[in-house]
Amino acid sequence: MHCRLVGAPVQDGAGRPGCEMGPSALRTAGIHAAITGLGHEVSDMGNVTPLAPQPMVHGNTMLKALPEIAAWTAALSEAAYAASDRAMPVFLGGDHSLSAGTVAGVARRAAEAGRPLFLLWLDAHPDFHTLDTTTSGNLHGTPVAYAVGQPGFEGYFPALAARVDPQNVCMIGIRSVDPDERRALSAAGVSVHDMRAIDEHGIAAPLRAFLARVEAAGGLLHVSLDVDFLDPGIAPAVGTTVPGGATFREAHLVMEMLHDTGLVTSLDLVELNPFLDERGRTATLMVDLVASLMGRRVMDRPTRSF
Ligand code: DIR
Ligand code: MN
Ligand code: MN
Ligand code: MN
Repeated sequence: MHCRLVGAPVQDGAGRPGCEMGPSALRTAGIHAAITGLGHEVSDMGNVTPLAPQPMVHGNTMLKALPEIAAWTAALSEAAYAASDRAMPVFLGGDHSLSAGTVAGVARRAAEAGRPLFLLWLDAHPDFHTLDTTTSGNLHGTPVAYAVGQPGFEGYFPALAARVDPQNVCMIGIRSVDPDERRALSAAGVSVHDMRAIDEHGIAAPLRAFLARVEAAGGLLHVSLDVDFLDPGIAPAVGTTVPGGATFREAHLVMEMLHDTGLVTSLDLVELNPFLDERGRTATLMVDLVASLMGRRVMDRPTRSF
């Protein structure tokens, strides 16, 4: 498998600066060697640069950096479309607004291949606000709504070449949802597995069911991993920590199961804020999780585990 690293040093979508250092921290933590060490070919494409922001007027006065994030989305959508040609792109974030572009780009790739795109969202938050409903104004809270074609992005973010069916979106780790998001998620039919569900059923059960659906549909699978999916005790380098996140082993199990299925076709690593890290431990953990996704294992297993 050929893997392409694509840096996306976006930080204007988050409430505090620092995510622009994310791609550098992931490279410093050894992401290239971690993947090549598992026998894969890796090309580092360098960092994407945004288009020039265009002036924009919007009725939601809370919105922050709308022209900048719209410009990033256009550039990242093109970069994701190009990087997903016969390779697996790994996008090095950058705040989560970058996924508006990466998911749009791989959705276009999937549509051209005549295959449905599935989206696994590993996050404390559903990021399902529209430009109209966000109250923080931080656009990292909006990429899923954009990718599935919720209304209100037209004329601001680039037009979607292909949207993701909201019923093909699975969210795991969720524990901070705003009221407008909760209503919209239910209406759209997104599968949301909150931390209470993980506590009750374990993390493998909902993932196994989702992966079976992806396989049965012959789908492509984009995985978007937000640092705040992880418990802040093991991953402090994120601006929006929420207690009660995934444990070290839950996170690795998700990655190991994803590897066993061979279904993942693209990956985002987002919200790493190295300014908030402790001696690089969060960046190192993110790289170790990528290694589990790419095939690092303790012992060989006789059969697929999903
Ligand atoms: C909150 C927090 N829902 C907001 N969102 C995110 O600002 O819209 N934090 N994505 O990481
Ligand atoms: Mn997020
Ligand atoms: Mn989050
Ligand atoms: Mn977010």
